[in-house]
Amino acid sequence: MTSRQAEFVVVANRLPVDRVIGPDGEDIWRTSPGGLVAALEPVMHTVDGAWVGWPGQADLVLEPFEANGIRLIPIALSEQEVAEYYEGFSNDTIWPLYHDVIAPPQFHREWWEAYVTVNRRFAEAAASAVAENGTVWVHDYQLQLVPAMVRELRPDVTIGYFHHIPFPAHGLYAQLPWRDQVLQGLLGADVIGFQRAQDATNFHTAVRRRLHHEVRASSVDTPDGRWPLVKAFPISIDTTPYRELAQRPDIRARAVEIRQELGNPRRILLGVDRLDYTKGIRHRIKAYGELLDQGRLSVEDVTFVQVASPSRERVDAYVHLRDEIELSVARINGDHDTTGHTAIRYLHQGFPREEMVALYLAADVMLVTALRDGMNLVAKEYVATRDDNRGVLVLSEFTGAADELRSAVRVNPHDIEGLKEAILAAIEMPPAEQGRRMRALRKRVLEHDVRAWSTSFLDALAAARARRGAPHPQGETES
Ligand code: GDG
Repeated sequence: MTSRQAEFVVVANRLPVDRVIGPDGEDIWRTSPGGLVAALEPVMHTVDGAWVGWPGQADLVLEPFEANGIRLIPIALSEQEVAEYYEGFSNDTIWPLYHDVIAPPQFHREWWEAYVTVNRRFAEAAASAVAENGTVWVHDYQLQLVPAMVRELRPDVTIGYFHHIPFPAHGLYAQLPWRDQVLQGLLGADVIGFQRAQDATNFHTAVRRRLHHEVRASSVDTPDGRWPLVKAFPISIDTTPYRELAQRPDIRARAVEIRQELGNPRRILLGVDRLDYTKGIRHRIKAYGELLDQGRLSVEDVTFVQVASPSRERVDAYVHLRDEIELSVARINGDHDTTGHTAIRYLHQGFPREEMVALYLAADVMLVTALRDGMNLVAKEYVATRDDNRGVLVLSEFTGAADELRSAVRVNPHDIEGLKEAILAAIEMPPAEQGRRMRALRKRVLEHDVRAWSTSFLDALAAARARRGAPHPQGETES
């Protein structure tokens, strides 16, 4: 163990910083804009914290360093490990399997071996970084074995795990050749957090069916006499930057300019997603294309802007998805564009947050049609920016956000006719109804922001620490 140990250690696949090269060729580490960093940054600054993660580049071996006041412990991954642990097992086995097999999961024993090896490397780094009786908080599906590995090395520490993506029904989960090992890995934690109550129920079922552990209330009875708590902690966003950017005159002016650039349509529809097969981009393009084909919408009246930020471009399923989407966009635009108006403004690019907020402000209708999504932060970001109480959120019932955002227009994206009707209803929704719905949505998002999320998870972890070694808290229920 090194002399500098931290009370609180976050373990996530990625470090919270991106490497950029400075003017003199030197490394500069810029805080990445993700939600997890926003959620944990305040915590990292109030406690003695450290963050274990991969710096995002193969074969980059770095000593621990500090960036923006956070101590970072980089984990090196070889080119082959990136291919097998990250692009392979994480993104081509677990990701599709846990998203209801929308794409077929690939099962390869060598990918699994790499996953075990890399998880052990993360666990060893966390175990050496954490102080006696400290806390380790592990994040997401790339690191499901880490909780049990850390426990084995450091039985004194309190361990939390948060799962950002869905946990599937047992019938699907059971396909995983390493299903028991993964459950045992997760059960090493004291608190196992999921996005939705249904994910926690699916996990309970898997634990009962596979490992035959007793589940009482929301806790699992493990053979080593512990009672890990399994519960939903729906994640949220840091609403402050979105609200502030939405107020800025230059960004409001940019929103007006975007509408002009699009030829002043009466309505702008918007989709913002990583280019991923879980997001239902094809379904929304199909529904919109049929509305144009049937003459129920016209390109002079309505434009659809789809931001599809590049993602996982070395995984085959993503290469095919991109081809498919780009073919449909080109066909629809070819059939319907005029010289002055376009049917779909398709942007396969990432944008700065300022531009995203301008797009949210310009959008009359926000389309979130995921086929399966742990939460979907885009839905919450749209709501947070709309302090004018205008705009309509069309939201798939298969997102975690749908559990909370009850005043959205709910859709089943597989039902193309239903999706078409919902798009038309959103386009024509009277301002009074937009306002009523948006006020209810904003109340929920502003009250349950990312700070509330991290506080509730950390409170549950503190309670778990306090009850260590105690008998099962009889009668505890999900609340
Ligand atoms: C996983 C789970 C869960 C996207 N394009 C640009 C951009 N983004 C930002 C969005 C949003 C984030 O990326 C995407 O978050 P989502 O929640 O929508 O989806 P995943 O990436 O799949 O995230 C998901 C989440 O983890 C948290 O637990 O909600 O279910 O799948 O913040 O705004 N941001 C900028 N430019 C872009 O072009 N600046």
